[in-house]
Amino acid sequence: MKSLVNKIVFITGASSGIGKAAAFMFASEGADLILAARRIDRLKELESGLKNKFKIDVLTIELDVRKKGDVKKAVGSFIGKWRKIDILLNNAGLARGMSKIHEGDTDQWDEMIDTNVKGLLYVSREVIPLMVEKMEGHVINLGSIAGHEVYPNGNVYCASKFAVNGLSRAMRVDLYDKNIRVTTIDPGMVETEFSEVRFSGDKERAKKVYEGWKPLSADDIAETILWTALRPAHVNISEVIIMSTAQGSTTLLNKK
Ligand code: NDP
Ligand code: 8X3
Repeated sequence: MKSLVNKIVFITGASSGIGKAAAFMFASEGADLILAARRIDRLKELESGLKNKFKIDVLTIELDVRKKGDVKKAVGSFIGKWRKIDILLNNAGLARGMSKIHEGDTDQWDEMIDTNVKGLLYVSREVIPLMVEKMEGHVINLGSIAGHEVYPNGNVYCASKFAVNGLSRAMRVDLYDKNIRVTTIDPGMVETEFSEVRFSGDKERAKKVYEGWKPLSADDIAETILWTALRPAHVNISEVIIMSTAQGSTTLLNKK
């Protein structure tokens, strides 16, 4: 098992859900953290909580992964040990809306593709060269079962996660000779702020998604992420598909 003490883990989308839970998991293993998201107030609160509880170093940055120049500037500003990123968790992502392909909102399409695909690429483009330099690293991408199986009205979100799946494979074939591991974590439904964001703040509609069955929690996914990071250095977990026991496919839920 690898030790994460003094390792640097960079987490995008750390202000909520899976990213925040992963921050706690990595901190509990002694890793130092770079936490990025747009809601800096939340990150600052998280930073002080993690520092107090785990006595680790934390660097928080306000970052919109869609902004290529800002991503470049942010990673370029890391100095000293913060440049030696060991693990990149490409987690920032979102769904917006659910509608038939011929009725979709093209601004929502842009937002999903810009965040889930282009944002992931911008961050990876700046961070992976630092890993190549030291010939060591681990990139963990948040995909989804939506990247394996489309569902009605999920069109562009699903396509963005199919892209993450493809990019994870592409990263693996481009980086295997640089001693860099690439993992994609592909969950089914996880109860986070995901549905609230998808339905533009409609809490009632979001709550209904998780009613009558037991979805995955952010901690379930964070534990799995951590497990992939703790494998011995020669072991690369390429892909993890993980669903609630009550979920049979993207569309099958055992609701009571
Ligand atoms: P949350 O909405 O709880 O968290 C999403 C995180 O992404 C937030 O921290 C948010 O931070 C960040 N984010 C969104 N847009 C941007 C942006 N432009 N720049 C920087 N950060 C951004 O959802 P989850 O934790 O569930 O989602 C995390 C990942 O897991 C996503 O990639 C999602 O697609 C994936 N996933 C989720 C599943 C689920 O059912 N919940 C299932 C499968 C995959 P902020 O708004 O502060 O910028
Ligand atoms: C999130 C899971 O099924 O809502 O990726 O698309 S789903």
